[in-house]
Amino acid sequence: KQAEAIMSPRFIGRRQTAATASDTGESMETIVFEEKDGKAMLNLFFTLKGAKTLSLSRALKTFEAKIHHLETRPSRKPREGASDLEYFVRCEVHSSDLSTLISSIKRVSEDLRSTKEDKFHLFPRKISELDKCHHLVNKFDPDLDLDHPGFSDQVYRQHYLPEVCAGREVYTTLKSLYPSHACKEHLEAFHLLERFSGYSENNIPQLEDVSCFLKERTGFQLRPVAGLLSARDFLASLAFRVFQCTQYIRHASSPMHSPEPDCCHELLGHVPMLADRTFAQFSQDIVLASLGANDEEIEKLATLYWFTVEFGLCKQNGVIKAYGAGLLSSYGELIHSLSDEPEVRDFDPDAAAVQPYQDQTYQPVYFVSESFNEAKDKLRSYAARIKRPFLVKYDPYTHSIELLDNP
Ligand code: HBI
Ligand code: NLE
Ligand code: FE
Repeated sequence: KQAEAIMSPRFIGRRQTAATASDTGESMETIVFEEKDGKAMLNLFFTLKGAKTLSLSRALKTFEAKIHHLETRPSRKPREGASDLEYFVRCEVHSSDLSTLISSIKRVSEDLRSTKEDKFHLFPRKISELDKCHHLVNKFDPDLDLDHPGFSDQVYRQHYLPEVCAGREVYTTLKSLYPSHACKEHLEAFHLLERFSGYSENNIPQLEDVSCFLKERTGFQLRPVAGLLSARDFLASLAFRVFQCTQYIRHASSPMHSPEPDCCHELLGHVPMLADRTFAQFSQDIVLASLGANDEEIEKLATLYWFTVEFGLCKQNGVIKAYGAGLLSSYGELIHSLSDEPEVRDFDPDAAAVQPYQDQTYQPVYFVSESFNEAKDKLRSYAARIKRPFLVKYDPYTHSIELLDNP
């Protein structure tokens, strides 16, 4: 099972039935890319919000870690009227998963204390090691999230026909908006995809056809993935110009916006943009900057990714257009982003890297760049200021990452 050998499943289907806590245990293997020592041990203490059974299963889903020990005990500081339990979890985690784990647990807990024992920064060095970057985050769960469009909809998991119809609506509505709302690079690639790669309102194209198209344009290739990946695994693949694509399609009840990535998002939002050389370079640059950086820097780079690759705006001939994939795949947000409602600021990587964002509904703030080249230059100078023990260089001939001493 090599990353280079791309499988060719159909881009169709429903969202995977949500994994249960024990299911996720299956994929909780600790990734060690180089040595057996590549792990951090973490001690966590927290109390949970809300109804206990539900929130414990939700909390456990956030663990992208090998749990060595789990213990509950009566809280030493019970809240009024509540019989709180305190949870103690000792787990083994890849060091660059730490920030994802901590922020996921913060979302379900009242309070969180943690102590960390070791610290390593490992990442894949060869394209084939992407096979180990498969940590899914169960962030949007139709079984548990009352606001998920698939909540209590059994049909959602049995038939995909309604979703394919939703796909058609997404496609035709977005296509009618692109000429006025999308940047010219997106329009150009979208046109080519319709001509040569099977894009049409009546067809969901084959992953491999789309991958071949991208490979010829910018060397990017597509790889199937079962759901939302951890930021670390997702970003790591971009270093090798591999883009991980979800296979399922959004729920039919909300075609205008999906909180999580689906194949509409990948195919209509990301793929056309990855066909542009400057943009492809920009996407890879963000990620190369993250390799070897500490957790805090990775968090900032993931946020920068959010405000550019996902939700970026840019000026073209004096008019603001969308280039972010999250805008180009959501007609609700595409219209919102170019209306008078949101705040629009000039792109500044230092500001964008720490701007709080939200992933449930439309963004209140966007950043606008003068051009992709300007965005790329600003990002490079931002990345050059990150303190790292070594620099990395991508070797496109061998699809591998070389480490260079940081002078
Ligand atoms: N996982 N499958 C998948 N697709 C994405 O677009 C994606 C992801 N995980 C994280 C992510 N995007 C980003 O928003 C950042 O957290 C890097
Ligand atoms: N909100 C986007 C959409 O509806 O297509 C998906 C965003 C994924 C980060
Ligand atoms: Fe995306």
